[in-house]
Amino acid sequence: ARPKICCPAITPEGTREEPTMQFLLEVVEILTSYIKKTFDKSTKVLDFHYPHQLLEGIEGFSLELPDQPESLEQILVDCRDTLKYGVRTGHPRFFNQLSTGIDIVGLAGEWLTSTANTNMFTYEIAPVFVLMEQLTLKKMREIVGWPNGEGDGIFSPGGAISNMYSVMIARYKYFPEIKTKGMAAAPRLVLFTSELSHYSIKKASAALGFGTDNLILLNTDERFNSCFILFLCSCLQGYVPVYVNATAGTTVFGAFDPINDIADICEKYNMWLHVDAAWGGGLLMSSKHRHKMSGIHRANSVTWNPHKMMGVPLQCSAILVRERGLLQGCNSMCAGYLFQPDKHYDVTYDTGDKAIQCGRHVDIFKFWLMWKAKGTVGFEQQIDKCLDLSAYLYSKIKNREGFQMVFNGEPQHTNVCFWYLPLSLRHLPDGEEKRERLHKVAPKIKAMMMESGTTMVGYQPQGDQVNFFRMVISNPAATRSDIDFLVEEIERLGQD
Ligand code: ABU
Repeated sequence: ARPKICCPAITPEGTREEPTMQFLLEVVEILTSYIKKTFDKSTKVLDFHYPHQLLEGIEGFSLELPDQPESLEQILVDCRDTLKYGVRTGHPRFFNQLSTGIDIVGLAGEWLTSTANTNMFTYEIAPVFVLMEQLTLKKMREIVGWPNGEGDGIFSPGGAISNMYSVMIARYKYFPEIKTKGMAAAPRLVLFTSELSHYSIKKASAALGFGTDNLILLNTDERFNSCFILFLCSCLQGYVPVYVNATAGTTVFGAFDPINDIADICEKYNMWLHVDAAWGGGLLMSSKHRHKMSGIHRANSVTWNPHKMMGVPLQCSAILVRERGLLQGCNSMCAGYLFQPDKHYDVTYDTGDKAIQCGRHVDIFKFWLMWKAKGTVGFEQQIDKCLDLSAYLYSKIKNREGFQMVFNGEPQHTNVCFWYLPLSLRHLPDGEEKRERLHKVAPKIKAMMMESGTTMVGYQPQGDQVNFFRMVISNPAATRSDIDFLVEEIERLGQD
């Protein structure tokens, strides 16, 4: 019998080695069996329970924190239960989010990262990871198209923070005195983005003191590309326009703003051009699809999330900046206890002072390791495969009885947006009653889907369009049969 040791650890004397190794091997067994089941399509995507059920405790699984230590057996049960009642986001029938899949090499990278348990702020304690980050960011800048990959960048805790960096750096570029004197030192600044852009641009406007009223949301045309003609009309007297965000792959529709047109305007009016390619950035790896971001090399900064279309385990988001020095200038506080200037190595490798955070997780290793394992060509194939699958879905449902597309024409990304109309709605005349009833369909089907645990897909309203399904594909493990399954499952659950 295993001794009841609450915290197994290999001590410097080598004692406790056996129970520690046994414990870790059992954890690995739990994880590998979870992964195998996730890839087995007969396994459910989730075993849904309402919050009160999980809080009350199910079959002995308690979320309450004990005063006394639990046995190792119970800790292993807790690990199993945590996975059991979670959602299998790596399942080939999980289509709910932009980040999906389990990449095995990426996963190994994350395990190694946790084992190393270090911090990205200084070369001193993360020499290998800091260099990996520098080299990978350079490679990403080359792919964006900046000469020799020159520029700067950093990995951040997600696309919203990367976008926030872009607003901060733009402000610093044009009004560096704000860093010390605050917003009172600047005239009234205006930012622009499209109404379909990610809400993080709005959050950044609020958090950084611009105010959401000073973020102008531009209308979009019927293909949901930003209509930047309106932009010119928006340059109001007494305001100073400083920043434009162009989205490469909007969250709901997967639409790409016309970057070259926007870049022309930014150059003319001397404004910062940021491209939010959190979702679309992966397509830069594809010679077939990268033309959708034509002009991206003209951007001053780019957000690109490898944890989305490239399948890197969460989280992995980069902010890339064309001009070197701005990140450092904008954010540095020169904390003497951490960033001593008289270290015995080149302290420009202490990248931590460029960040808005202090402690920073090592997000680079899993990505670097995946790139090693696949090569650039492997990412390209993976991304092309997902886009091919979404084209398959689009052609399957565009004329299918009961399905109605939300916008005309082929999707630009893997987002396929559609309504499902149960039989009783199909022959109703267009009008308020039909809209009201249709609005309830997607949430109802989604609830049944989750309760039966068979698949997951997102839905939302958008503007004056009532709730519709947003199908996205970023998991290379998904196949045509999974797409067929989703369509048939919607039909099955959507029966009157
Ligand atoms: N940027 C957040 C991603 C949202 C989604 O997965 O739908």
